[in-house]
Amino acid sequence: MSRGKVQLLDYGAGNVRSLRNAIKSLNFEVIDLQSAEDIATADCIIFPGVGSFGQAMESLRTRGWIEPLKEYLRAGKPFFGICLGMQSLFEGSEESPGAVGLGIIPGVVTRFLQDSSNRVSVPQIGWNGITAVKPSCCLENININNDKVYFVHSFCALPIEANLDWVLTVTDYGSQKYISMIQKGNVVATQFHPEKSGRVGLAILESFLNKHGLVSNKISESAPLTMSMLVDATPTCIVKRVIACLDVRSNDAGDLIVTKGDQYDVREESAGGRGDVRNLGKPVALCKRYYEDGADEIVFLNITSFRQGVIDDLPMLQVLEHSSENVFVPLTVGGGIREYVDPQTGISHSALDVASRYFRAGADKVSIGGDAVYAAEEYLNTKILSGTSSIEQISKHYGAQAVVVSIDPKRVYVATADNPSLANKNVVKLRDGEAGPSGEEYCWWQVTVKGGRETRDLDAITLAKVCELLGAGEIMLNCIDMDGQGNGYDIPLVRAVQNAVGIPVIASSGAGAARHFSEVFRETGVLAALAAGIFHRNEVKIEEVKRHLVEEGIPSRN
Ligand code: 1PR
Repeated sequence: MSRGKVQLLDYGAGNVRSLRNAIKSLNFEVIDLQSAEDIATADCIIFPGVGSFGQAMESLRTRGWIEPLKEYLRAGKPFFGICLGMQSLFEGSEESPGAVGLGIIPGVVTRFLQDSSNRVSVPQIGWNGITAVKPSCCLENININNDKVYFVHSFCALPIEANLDWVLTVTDYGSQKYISMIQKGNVVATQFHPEKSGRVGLAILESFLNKHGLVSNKISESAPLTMSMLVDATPTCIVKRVIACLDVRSNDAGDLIVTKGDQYDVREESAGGRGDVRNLGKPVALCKRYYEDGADEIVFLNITSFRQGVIDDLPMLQVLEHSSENVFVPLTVGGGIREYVDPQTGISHSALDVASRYFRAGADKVSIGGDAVYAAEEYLNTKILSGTSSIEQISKHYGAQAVVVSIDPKRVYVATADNPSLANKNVVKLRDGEAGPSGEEYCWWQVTVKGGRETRDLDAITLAKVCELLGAGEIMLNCIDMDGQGNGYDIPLVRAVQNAVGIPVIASSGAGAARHFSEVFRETGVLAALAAGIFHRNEVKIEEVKRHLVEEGIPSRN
């Protein structure tokens, strides 16, 4: 039974399916705002800004929604802004110079500092804490000292004298303390995504939805906040993410299953030759299980997609749609994100169209494999950013944080780093005690396409750097040699790539035990590590990994 109605301000820029699902899961009904008049008569607006600051403001302007929205906010009517929906309340943003914000809150949103004083990856992608500086009904049902919420953003609003009366919580990223939640009476907004923050995010949303209109502005009862009180606020830190990955494909009977390869070979061994595709479960059920087990994020890779286009791949879209109904952590989908011509109709679909289909189905990020390699090769040949690659198009439209590049490299061992034939390769010395089959102490990582079937004349470190330049927001770094082996991550590779780029890197391939997670976090500085086989085969539980991280003093979400 519906507990009430909320009006969603969705200007169609991206995926708000998860938010709709989150609100529905709390038994509230979602109504879409259609016109300026709807805003004037609304009684509870939720504004999940999507895209860039400039795009969001432009969309509001062309619809004639800016003035009605300002009036609604000035009247202090119930409002919940999310991410860009919070940033738009400020006067402007460095993201889109010249674009004017709603100006309800003083201050201009700035890019995260990324220099020697603040050595962090940007975007900030992951789970961080929030420190409350005053009481709020929205925070009543969470454990504010311990709980984490999910952030994904490159720009942040900083507290200044003029906006202190709005600040509800602050969060630290590196050396910067920024505003993570605001509240004045019934006007509330979060920089984080409650709809992606599991139980904690749902509790915050539910408290707002239950209490809106009833807020007696407790804020005025508390002592006014000062900048020095903010400096003393308990610092938070971004925690390490544990990601579960589901390689999905059709088996020989045509059913979509989760499989897992051994160095990318997904068929069972069989006496008479190639056996069946290894079947480790159903994608939607496994996704739900990992969410309940505490996965910080879930990745689906459609691993047969290089053979076909995904625009018609309804089963995979349905997997996303069904998973996002009750899984409230970020979902990434990869496989087949590229331009595609339908062989039946001859109709061409851009990579952006393909990605959009996935975002509408519930994905938060798309992961690009082969197409990223081709785009990087083209850039290295021409040194021109054409704007036409899938990375550039999707990043421009949805933001860098929505674009992950999945790299599938293989080790190439070499005896020395100074061979002239390796001049354009990033060669790395292996760790003590590690060597190639002929005792080689060095190696470079050759990138592959088509699920590891084809190698290219490009190394993984160069690929990562070029993809960052093209606009990727995150790197998912596999290693075919380590995949499914259970011997731990490829530490030299992960360290070299993380040191080469300013965007976050997800370590992938090779996890065989909980200690491999602490090892890769300690030795490489990455914020996220992904595993597949050990979780699917129930050899190690996600909770066990989290427990181990706590024992090792590594911050994680529990
Ligand atoms: O090129 O954009 O269509 O994307 C295809 C995607 O499918 C790429 O991201 C590629 O990594 C993936 N892929 C293609 N073939 C396979 C295969 O296994 N035959 N899977 C494949 C890659 C890597 C991870 C794996 C980790 C952890 N799988 O997904 O889960 O290595 O495994 P582990 O913990 O068990 O060691 P495009």
